Amino acid sequence: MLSTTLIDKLNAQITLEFYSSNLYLQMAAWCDTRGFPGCSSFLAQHASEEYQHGRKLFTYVMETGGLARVGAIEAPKADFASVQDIFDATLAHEIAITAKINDLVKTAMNEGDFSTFNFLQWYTSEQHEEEKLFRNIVDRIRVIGPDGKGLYWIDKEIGKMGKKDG
Ligand code: OFO
Repeated sequence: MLSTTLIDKLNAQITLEFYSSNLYLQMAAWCDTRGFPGCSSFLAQHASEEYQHGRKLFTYVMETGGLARVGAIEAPKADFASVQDIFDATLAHEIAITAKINDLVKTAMNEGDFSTFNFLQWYTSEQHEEEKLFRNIVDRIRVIGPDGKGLYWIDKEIGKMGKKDG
């Protein structure tokens, strides 16, 4: 049985994962309207992954006897300055999510809830992979620069990454 503290924190994380999904979907829409189909499809695919992260937590809370709850989900930002702005924001977002997961892991550990501690290890590795993925994209954009040709190439590369890494 989960403690009330853990139920509350896991439910907050569910809401945050769904927010992440909406944020990436919104970013996908921006990329689509600006002529970056590769980035758009990568981000839309990532939005589906975030939804699954939320669902996995939701199922865990239900299976462990808690009341899984989706909280109010804030509307994500819809306007961005550039593709670089988008991916800088994704990396910053993933770093913030890692901090939330770390806090959850710490709580489970402090409470001696080893089942939840064990369950959360999947999220710990996932965050490592996601930070690596977005850092890699941010680095590539920096190297290529903001000119039209470079962005055309970056869009193609990111489109391929979505297929491979997603
Ligand atoms: Fe992008 O991460 Fe979920 O957890």
